[in-house]
Amino acid sequence: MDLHDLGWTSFFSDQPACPDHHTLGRIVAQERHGFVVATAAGQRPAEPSGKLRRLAEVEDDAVVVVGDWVDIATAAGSGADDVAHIVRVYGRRSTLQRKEAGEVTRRQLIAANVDVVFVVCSLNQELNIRRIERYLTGIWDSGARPVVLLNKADLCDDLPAVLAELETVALTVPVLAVSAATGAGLDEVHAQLPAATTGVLVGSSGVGKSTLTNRLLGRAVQPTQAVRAGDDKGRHTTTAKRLVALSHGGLVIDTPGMREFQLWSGDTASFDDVDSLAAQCKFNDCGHESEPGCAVRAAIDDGSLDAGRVTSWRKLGRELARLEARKDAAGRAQERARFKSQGKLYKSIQKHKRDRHRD
Ligand SMILES: Nc1nc2c(ncn2[C@@H]2O[C@H](COP(=O)(O)OP(=O)(O)OP(=O)(O)O)[C@@H](O)[C@H]2O)c(=O)[nH]1
Ligand SMILES: [Mg+2]
Ligand SMILES: [Zn+2]
Repeated sequence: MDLHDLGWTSFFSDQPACPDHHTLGRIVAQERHGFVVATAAGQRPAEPSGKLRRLAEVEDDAVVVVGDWVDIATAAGSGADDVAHIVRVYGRRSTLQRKEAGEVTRRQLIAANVDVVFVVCSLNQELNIRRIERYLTGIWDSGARPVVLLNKADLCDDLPAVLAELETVALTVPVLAVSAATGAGLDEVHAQLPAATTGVLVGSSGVGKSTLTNRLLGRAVQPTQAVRAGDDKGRHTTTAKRLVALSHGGLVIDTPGMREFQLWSGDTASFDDVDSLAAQCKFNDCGHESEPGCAVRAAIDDGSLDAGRVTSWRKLGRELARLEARKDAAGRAQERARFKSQGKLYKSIQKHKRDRHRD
């Protein structure tokens, strides 16, 4: 496959070139125990080299994720089925990430070099507006643009009501109602993905990400599974991330369902409405509680702003601030680890030199 069709652009070719004895490719599958790289000569299994893996312990940029452009080194005489070593990760145009679940302050990459992030929801269930706000806040900071995909439109009897509710949080973000089952609305999804641009589908298990992938592609490459009868919950069917090339030229990444999307970083562009009201408050440090001249309270009182949205705005803002503080602490620890590993390297070089002198 031509690498330009896979999304190779001057953004990447302006970076130091791939040396002759390496091969350039894009990560098109990420499984629990390995990757698949697509190169000009075809696809092959790959894994990070030992050196890249060690680097990844101290440098987030060296962690490999689906969508990455990489250089692979292939041992002389190795065949296309042998596992190639990934030796380098190109600088990313966009990075979709979240915080690892639990108390740890660690970043988890979801996908790299994507243009559009589709937040997929199911119209079969009550929409979780607060979760959508959370996704949008994270995505606005990724370098990619968000689109909300409301799937299973065939199961919804009052679409206008749902769209009206969503409008209050989506703001300028496109909202598309589609059905992966009937194919309705999929032209609009295709329109979001011109040739050589990459989209990624994210969302809870069972909302239909893999069914959508198969529909967009026109054939079943990703396994799908019915949701649980009792509560419509998904069964976490997809376990690997996979990038597929659509016939009209766009690229799409299917991902495993996420239980939660904890923010690693965020941009309150997702709360432009509240932000611009807050800027009109009489006092710069307005807490939007009972201060005189509070534009936020006034909007809640006259019904033009939902109080739940203000709570969410506060909550996510606090979460991001707390995260920054924790990242500072974690960053210092990582800095120390890097220093220590550099120290070890220095010592081993010195030892090597001494040993050589002795010979
Ligand atoms: N009625 C209807 N069912 C759908 C639609 N899209 C998907 N489904 C069904 O929803 C179920 C779950 O779909 P999947 O594609 O496996 O969901 P997923 O989001 O990939 O789930 P995970 O891989 O677990 O994250 C399957 O039974 C699909 O047939 C749709 O538009 N309408
Ligand atoms: Mg799936
Ligand atoms: Zn105020």
